[in-house]
Amino acid sequence: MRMTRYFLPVLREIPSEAQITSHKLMLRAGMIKQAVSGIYSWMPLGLRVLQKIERIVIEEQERAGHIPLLMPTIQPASLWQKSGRYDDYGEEMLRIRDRHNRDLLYGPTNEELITEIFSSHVKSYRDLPLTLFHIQWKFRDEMRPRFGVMRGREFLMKDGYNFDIDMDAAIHSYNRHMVSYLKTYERLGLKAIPMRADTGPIGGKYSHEFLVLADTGESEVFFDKRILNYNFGISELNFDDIDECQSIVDKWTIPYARTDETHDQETFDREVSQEHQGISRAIEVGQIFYFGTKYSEPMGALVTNSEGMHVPVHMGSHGIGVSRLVGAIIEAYHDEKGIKWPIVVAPYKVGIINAVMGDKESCEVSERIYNELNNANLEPIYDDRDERAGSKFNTMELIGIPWRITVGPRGLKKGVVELTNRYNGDRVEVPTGNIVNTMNKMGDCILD
Ligand code: 5CA
Repeated sequence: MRMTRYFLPVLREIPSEAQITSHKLMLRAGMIKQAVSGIYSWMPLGLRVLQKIERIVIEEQERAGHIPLLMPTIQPASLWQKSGRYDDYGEEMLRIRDRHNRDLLYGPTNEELITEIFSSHVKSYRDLPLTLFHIQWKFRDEMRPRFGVMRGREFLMKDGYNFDIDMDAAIHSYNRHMVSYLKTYERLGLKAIPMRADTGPIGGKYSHEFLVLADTGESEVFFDKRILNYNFGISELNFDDIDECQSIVDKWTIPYARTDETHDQETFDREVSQEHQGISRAIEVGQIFYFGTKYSEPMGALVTNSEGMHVPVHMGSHGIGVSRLVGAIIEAYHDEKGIKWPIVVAPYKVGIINAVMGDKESCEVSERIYNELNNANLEPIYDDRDERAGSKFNTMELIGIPWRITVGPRGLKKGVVELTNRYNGDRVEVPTGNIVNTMNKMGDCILD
């Protein structure tokens, strides 16, 4: 992308309405624009990051054997009346009436809709297990939308739903989700800790939230600090292996880790010695639930079991806050100059700065490097604007591009350009003919 052709509405001033770093940086970097409280347009740079996160989430869901589909944002109220949640959900639900006086709603979550889809088509235990997921916009009329995309009213969620013949099978689905989530967050460069959680309006027996420690987080969490040394680090995994998934879940869930809703000081003191007790703020980036037959029973989602009896399926639902993750990643990866994207979600991987626009050779070499990087799929963004070099550096640092190539007459005399790492500031000189090779060698390191 050439900056002269792009739409990158960066702000010079720190927006006064933003309280936390990620919100400030997303506005300053021209990633989002508020339409009305808690509802945002995603500007081109923000959209690229959002889509990179989506891609990783989808890859990991598919790797775990989960099947993508797409449900609508608008749902009929009648389905929610069947499950009994239409009245329970209260003011958070945006209720709509169409021209035929039919009651509709903008989905805050999709348990009812997916249960109806399932029950219309699946009738036998032979078609189980099944897990369906989508990434779709949700609306919750939050009392206090705040912190930008962290607590929006309209937000993007990956929500998945498992259907199993009995509780044991559904627990394996729960475990499979936990494992796939651990892997997803790790790929995104985040340390997300599963913590025992309340089930809230989704309901059910078991639930874990995934929390990323951050001073600006909305949740208060209590945990055994030793869990911070855990790394997922598994590349090959058989998601159908019940014991393998269970042992990963045990490893991550046996140490004490709870949100304030489920925290119990007595148990905390008994299980964790003072020196290992951790208390922190944290951002909830996902939650998984097992709720048995809570929806399948009232909604008639029955299948025949191996004995020919009609039984309600066991279900769970599993959510990742995709738009919230953009904010959570920025909270974890920034400095006083701006964002420092992990390369896997960076909107562009390499920023090219032509330091002296009036210099013919600098222009030619910048153009050539830009074309080479584009052809090699290294996603360059080229600052070809007629601006001071200092201002170009500031923009590139603000928007968090992991690598920067600076092209200028001084280096070109020696046949080199300067390659700078946004993460640690390291600089090296690279011969102008060797850029693609060098960048390829840097690989997809996560920059930690
Ligand atoms: N049906 C279940 C799982 S599919 C469900 O709705 N779970 S949830 O309520 O926990 O939401 C899943 C994730 O969406 C949360 O962990 C959080 O990361 C994200 N999320 C929830 N509310 C908001 C919000 N107002 N703004 C941004 N993200 C949100």
